[in-house]
Amino acid sequence: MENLKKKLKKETLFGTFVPFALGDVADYTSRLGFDFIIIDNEHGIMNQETIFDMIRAAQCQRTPAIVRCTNSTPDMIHKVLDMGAEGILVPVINTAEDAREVIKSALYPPEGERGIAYFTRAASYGMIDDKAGFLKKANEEVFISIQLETGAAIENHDEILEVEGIDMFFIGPNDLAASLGLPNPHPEMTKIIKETIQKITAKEKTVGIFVTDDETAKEYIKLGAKFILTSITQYMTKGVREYLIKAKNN
Ligand code: 3PY
Ligand code: MG
Repeated sequence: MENLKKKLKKETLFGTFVPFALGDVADYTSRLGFDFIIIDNEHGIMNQETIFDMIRAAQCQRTPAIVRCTNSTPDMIHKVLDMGAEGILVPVINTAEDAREVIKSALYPPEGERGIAYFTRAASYGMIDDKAGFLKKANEEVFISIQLETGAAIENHDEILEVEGIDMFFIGPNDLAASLGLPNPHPEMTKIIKETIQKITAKEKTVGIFVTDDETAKEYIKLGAKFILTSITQYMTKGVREYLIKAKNN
């Protein structure tokens, strides 16, 4: 499987949140053609076993699995990376210090403080002879992304964007709108999102965005967004509702 960071340097990638706590759903979703899935453990009812199942199910389909963590603490980040997730997405990052905490938890020393264990799935259950090589490769390959989704994050974006080692800065429109006291969607929100995309790309950093339709995706891609994330649920709902309306009205 090509490393996600390398792929993202070359092309725009399309992924989806998987909010349901089930390996089967990760398996199904990974067969649909997305470039990656995000196992959404910020919300929902996942536990460690379901996250582990979902990571393996995605990887069986050669689809990278990123876990959205509830926060940047090591107990969350260490565990999902030890399970073998390709990367993490950490919500509600408001300051450069918050972003540095994510790096600390996600990288092995000397760059970070990730605890070392060789019996994990990520370390092939101890079947790796070149241990130093394993640590180096893990640091090089792990995909670390954070969410800018509050007024504070937008205000502090300059310092946050300077933090070394963040592979993608993701704008969360729903939380951002709530934080700014605006409805979403709303023309003012679109303006703020577009400006934020441009601020991030101006610093030659990779920007991601959540979209609910292809037109908006195209608009943001034109501005430079490269990590396009949606959620499977809305398409399921729309498709089923349309089917039922049509099937019942003949
Ligand atoms: C948000 O919109 O707040 C998200 O976190 C992702 O859609
Ligand atoms: Mg959010």
